[in-house]
Amino acid sequence: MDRGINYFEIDNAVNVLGNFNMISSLEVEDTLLVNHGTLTVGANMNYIGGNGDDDITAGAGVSIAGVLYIDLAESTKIANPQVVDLSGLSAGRLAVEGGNSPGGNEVVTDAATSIAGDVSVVFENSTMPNTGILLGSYGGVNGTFRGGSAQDSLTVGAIAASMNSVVLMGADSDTITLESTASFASAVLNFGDGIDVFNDNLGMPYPFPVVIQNLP
Ligand SMILES: [Ca+2]
Ligand SMILES: [Ca+2]
Ligand SMILES: [Ca+2]
Repeated sequence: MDRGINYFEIDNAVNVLGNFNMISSLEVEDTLLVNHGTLTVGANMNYIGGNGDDDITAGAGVSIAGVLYIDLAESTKIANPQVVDLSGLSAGRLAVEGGNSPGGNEVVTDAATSIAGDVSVVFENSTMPNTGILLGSYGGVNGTFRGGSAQDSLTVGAIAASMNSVVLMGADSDTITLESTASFASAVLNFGDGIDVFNDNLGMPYPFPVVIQNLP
């Protein structure tokens, strides 16, 4: 029986003094978390998804003092990717994981996103195309993006002058777009196997060390 989707919408002001955990790991239906108000978390926020399509829109108005950890887990939905849109969010640290999803996984931060510490996005268990758009200000020293075995796409233009970033795109024909806004302490861009594409909008001479690996 299809019980439909689980829909959690924040319309007003939610203020959590400690940790905020949202766990639907036993759920097979889709789960949506959407902020239209404000969400303030004094410590960490953990979102642990289930086997349905997990979609999170938590951008402007969302402030997480500690770690924001999101595990989308797997998805059975073919038509739609699992999407995490954090445009305008602020958090102390960010870690996003996505499992095997027929529609792939997608994470978006925009120029208004502010992460005080490290950022990691791990989609390496996905056998379908994933998308990362990583913009904004990152204050940490470690940045990681891992694609899966299909055609992943990463656009990176974050301002992160202290961050050493490592990108591993994995197998298949992946695309990395390095935007002119990108600022890192260093960047390693490993395209993995496949006929990959590098859209270089930053251009040489790079203002920080850039190591490019496995680009045909
Ligand atoms: Ca899921
Ligand atoms: Ca890949
Ligand atoms: Ca590749």
